[in-house]
Amino acid sequence: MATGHEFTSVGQPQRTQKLKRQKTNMQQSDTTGGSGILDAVVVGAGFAGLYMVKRLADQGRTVRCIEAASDVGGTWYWNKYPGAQCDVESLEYSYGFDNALQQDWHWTERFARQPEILAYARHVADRFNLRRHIRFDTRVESAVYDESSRLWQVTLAGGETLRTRICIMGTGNLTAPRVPDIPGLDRFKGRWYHSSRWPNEGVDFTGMRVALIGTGSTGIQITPVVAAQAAHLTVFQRSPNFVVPGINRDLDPQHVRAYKATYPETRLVAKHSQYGVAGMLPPTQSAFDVSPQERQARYEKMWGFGSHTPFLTAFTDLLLDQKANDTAADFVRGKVREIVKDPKVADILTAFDHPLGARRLCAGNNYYETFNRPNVTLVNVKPAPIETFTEKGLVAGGVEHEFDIVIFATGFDAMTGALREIDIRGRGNQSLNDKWKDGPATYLGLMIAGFPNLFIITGPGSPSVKSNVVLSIEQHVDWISDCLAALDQRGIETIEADAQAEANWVAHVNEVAAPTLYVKTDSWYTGANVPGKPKVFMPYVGGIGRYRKICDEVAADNYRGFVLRPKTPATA
Ligand code: NA7
Repeated sequence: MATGHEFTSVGQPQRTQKLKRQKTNMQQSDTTGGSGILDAVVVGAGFAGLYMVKRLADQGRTVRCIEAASDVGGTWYWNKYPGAQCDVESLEYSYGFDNALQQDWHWTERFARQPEILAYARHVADRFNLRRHIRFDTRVESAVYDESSRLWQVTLAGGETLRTRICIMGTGNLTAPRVPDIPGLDRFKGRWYHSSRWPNEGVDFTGMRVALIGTGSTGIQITPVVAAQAAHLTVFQRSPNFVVPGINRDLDPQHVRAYKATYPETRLVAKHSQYGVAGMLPPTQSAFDVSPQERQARYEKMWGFGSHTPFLTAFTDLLLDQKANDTAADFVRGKVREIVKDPKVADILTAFDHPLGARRLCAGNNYYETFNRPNVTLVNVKPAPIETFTEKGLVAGGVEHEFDIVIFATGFDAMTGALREIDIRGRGNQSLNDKWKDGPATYLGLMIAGFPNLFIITGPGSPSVKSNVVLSIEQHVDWISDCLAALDQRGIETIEADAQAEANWVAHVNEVAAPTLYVKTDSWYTGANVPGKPKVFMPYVGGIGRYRKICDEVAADNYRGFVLRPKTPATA
């Protein structure tokens, strides 16, 4: 797996600045009863890994969690770039498994910023005493299934191998950063950073000439913050994204009290909703069921409400019908033209090449307004791509631009990247990378045929990135924990997806996605942002309520579609 080293020009402060609190980091004695065999290894200590470790430990299992970073938090550990913030409301983007936790934790803003979310993850780790199970600063290099012992052998950087019955990947969907293959970066004498490998001590942009490459959610969050500090910011845009206002504010204590009074009920609504968000009623009307004036008024209301989910749920058909989608896209175009003073800049910002929401709809804080600042320049690299880096900067369209700092907000090898970087081998030494060479195939996004007792939390084929991911994580962790308890009770040693059930699920995932505009659009959801990656739409978009029901029915029906193998005399 790529280390942070490869994603900054200035070393890796994260690795040397270990927090004192991490001294408690996994000094475990052998708790395996002398056998050296663990019940479970969990890879990753983000939101998925933390809750998984808690459930496994509560079940009395021996568990080790292996984490590449120096602390818990996953995505929210790594993505500490300026302006990093969640676009799901903090009262919803948080664990619901423990009512005392959700009552005690105090969110300060409607949309939490990265430091607060990271503090929350640390609080959860400490509150439930989870750090004792976690080994930080350690990468998993391979996970190999040994058929004779029915154990996974998980090899860590440095050579140590753990033996475990269960292996659970909580490796996240936006974990493996991507720096585009533009020649000459090694010649560049300034500093450069990838947004998700940001130095702990931050970067001072005062007086600096800064280049920002990429205008996805990350670039859109970085732009106003860096523009306010730098001498000059040049944004290199290849494809414009639709940006709706984030509209953040301090949370009103009275609102929080009222919200918390019915927290469990609200979580239940979220669990059965489309995206895992309780705050918005599902739409009931097509964009063409209402008059143009009414349509405009609804978009206006959603624009003022803030963030992407409300905007996307203005009408039933925004992600299904291009013409309906055009009405929303035209509304945003009009807004950009109102906000951005220079019509040529507005033209570049609105040269949309995809339907609104078919790529991640972004929530910004004064994004479009920032292009009215005299110290900000927008360069359209669609017609004239970045050709090369030079000692002083970069060349695009035959013009050299000089910079002190370059920021890559160029995204991730999403959904499969972190798994692809671990050498995972199942029965018959089959490599997962080989199995997935034409795109990922899973049963329910949870398990893979040929890979017994290997679970993925929010894997491809599950709602994952098309949902409030904390809620989806909890659903998967609960399902896995309940599954393990049920198997133990019945003397089952291994569970594995049946190949036919997996093929049927992949077909269902495709069938559900087929009528949507997602599949007609190149995006990181389809792997199109990574050269050579197979183009397959990866998340399940049938709705998280529907998905949960399917998972529960499968479990209730004696784990339909899974092959269950009892203990043998040799392994009992
Ligand atoms: P994204 O959404 O994948 O955005 C990456 C951006 O980088 C996007 O604008 C790309 O343009 C741009 N890019 C990539 N390579 C190049 C080159 N060579 N030249 C110019 N521009 C380039 O990543 P984010 O980190 O913003 O967001 C990922 C998710 O994290 C987000 O959706 C949230 O869910 C959280 P392109 O569109 O490919 O033309």
